[in-house]
Amino acid sequence: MRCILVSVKTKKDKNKDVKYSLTELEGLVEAVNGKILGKLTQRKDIPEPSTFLGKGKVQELKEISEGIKADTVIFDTELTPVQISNLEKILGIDVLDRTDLILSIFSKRARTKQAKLQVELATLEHELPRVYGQKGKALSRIGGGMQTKGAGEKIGEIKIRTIKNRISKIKKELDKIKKQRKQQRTSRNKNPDIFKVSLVGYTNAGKSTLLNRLTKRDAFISDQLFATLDTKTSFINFSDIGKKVLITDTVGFVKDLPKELLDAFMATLEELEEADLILHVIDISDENWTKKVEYVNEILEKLNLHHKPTVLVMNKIDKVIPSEEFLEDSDETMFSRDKESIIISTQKGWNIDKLYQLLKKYASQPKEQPVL
Ligand SMILES: Nc1nc2c(ncn2[C@@H]2O[C@H](COP(=O)(O)OP(=O)(O)OP(=O)(O)O)[C@@H](O)[C@H]2O)c(=O)[nH]1
Ligand SMILES: [Mg+2]
Repeated sequence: MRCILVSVKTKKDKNKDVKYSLTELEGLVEAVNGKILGKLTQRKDIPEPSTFLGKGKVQELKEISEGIKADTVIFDTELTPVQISNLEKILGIDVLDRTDLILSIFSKRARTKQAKLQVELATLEHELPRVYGQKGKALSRIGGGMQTKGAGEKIGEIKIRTIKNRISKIKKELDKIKKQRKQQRTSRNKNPDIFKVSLVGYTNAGKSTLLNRLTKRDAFISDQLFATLDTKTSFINFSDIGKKVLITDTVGFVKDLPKELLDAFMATLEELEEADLILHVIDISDENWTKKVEYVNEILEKLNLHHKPTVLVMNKIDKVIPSEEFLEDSDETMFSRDKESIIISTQKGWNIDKLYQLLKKYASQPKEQPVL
């Protein structure tokens, strides 16, 4: 994929940081091994209903894309089906929006049956309104569909019905898997010697690396966005206190995750409800880490998990300080007033022992009784 990235700032998103948005889009493109050839930005208070960009800008985009032989244009926002189709006609190359891109990364990564079904569900739900859009187009082509039904409309109807059937079938299958997982969890919950920890955080923060480091196990790690889509679980045995700490990895968060995907992945995140402790993993070397923390907190709030005991795990400190000795001067309380924090380097193993001790401390405390 040879791409041009486009970022538009409209009146609606006054506070949008275009540079940050483009950097994130670059990360997403890299995650599908795309090559970025150019970037285009525009300030436009009200997007053009037909093409999102203004006429002049579309022409400019066409000239650039022809000049550098791009085959895909990717927008950092959501486009309507009509805008996508008009732009594709004018530019003569593929046009994707952010949701399309994220969906394609997720479908590449999904491995378990549950993850695959969740991604398929999200993709179909994203597609559905576009089929309606196509139907609209077909109708207008045959003169408003005043007389007999046009072929375009029939194809549209069949497609919609097929998608809807598939959606309801997937939902049933997912419900079944959800029930099975719940049963497994209930049997685990009955064991008072098990302490459950969940790793959450922005994509690429180092959650899977940390899970491996703590449990010496091989979860899939990659310097790509959304490396993990399947929740993995592993144990640490603290035999001296008679406790097993069960650690679960989760799917990484990303800002403005398409609603379809968030809904589809809520089921995996539901398991967080049963966590006794949340480790919020943060890439401290990322210049945008505070924004990312805020976003993860928003999601935790949406899931009603913000009152759970949470430790902020400031990871990748090796990219910020030259050696472990500098950790001694660090003041971990500066990151949050109400949450405990710890600075670590998963890769170098810095402060990992301290993290073990912290886990042990939490695991030995009596569990909070659930409110009935
Ligand atoms: N320098 C450095 N790199 C790290 C550290 N921890 C993890 N990484 C790297 O960061 C990248 C992302 O790590 P992952 O463990 O896959 O991140 P994740 O949070 O599981 O990401 P998703 O599954 O996409 O949500 C990998 O290239 C890791 O090797 C660290 O302490 N220091
Ligand atoms: Mg991961």
